[in-house]
Amino acid sequence: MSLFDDSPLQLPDAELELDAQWLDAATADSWLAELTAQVPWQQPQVQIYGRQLPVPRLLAWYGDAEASYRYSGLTHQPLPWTPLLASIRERVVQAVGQPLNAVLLNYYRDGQDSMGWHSDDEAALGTNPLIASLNLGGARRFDLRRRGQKRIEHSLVLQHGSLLVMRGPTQHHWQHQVAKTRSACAPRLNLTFRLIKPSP
Ligand SMILES: O=C(O)CCC(=O)C(=O)O
Ligand SMILES: [Mn+2]
Repeated sequence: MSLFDDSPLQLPDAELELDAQWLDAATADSWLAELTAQVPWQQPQVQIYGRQLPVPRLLAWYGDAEASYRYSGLTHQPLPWTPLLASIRERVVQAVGQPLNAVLLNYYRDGQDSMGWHSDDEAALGTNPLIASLNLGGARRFDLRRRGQKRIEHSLVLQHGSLLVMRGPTQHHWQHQVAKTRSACAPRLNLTFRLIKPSP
């Protein structure tokens, strides 16, 4: 396993870029405080091995009206952009140079909150989707493994104010996770901006 700092990250069949200091600390602090307070967090139940269990983190989904999102067999309508989320989106769109119409917010309350192995490969994202992931709050490890394999090949530390961009074939060949950790860690807010294609 290797720890990278700044981009670009040389992984085969992937395009990953990490800007560890994308945001200045004062802006990152104020976005974290404002979003944590203003977002109506939810903890939906999902079916895991035939049991209904709450997801191990808090979620919220914002976006343009057509950017509905399927999660665990249900279609969720996005919440309308708040002024702050709309201005964050604008900055992210400028940074990546392509439109983005939705954002999934994940709030990891402590080291016991996590996200399991997955690729962001829902049909509504199209082929070779760009995912722009903004990190606020406690630093967490972000692991990558090749699809169909168990071994973690690379890990990044996503710290306060960093922006990770995944594009090209990354989601077709790689999975990612944010594992639970026993180390003490401050609450963390991750925002993954996406472009959802309207369903026909
Ligand atoms: O919290 C993270 O860094 C990962 C979030 C993620 O993978 C997702 O929202 O699909
Ligand atoms: Mn993901």
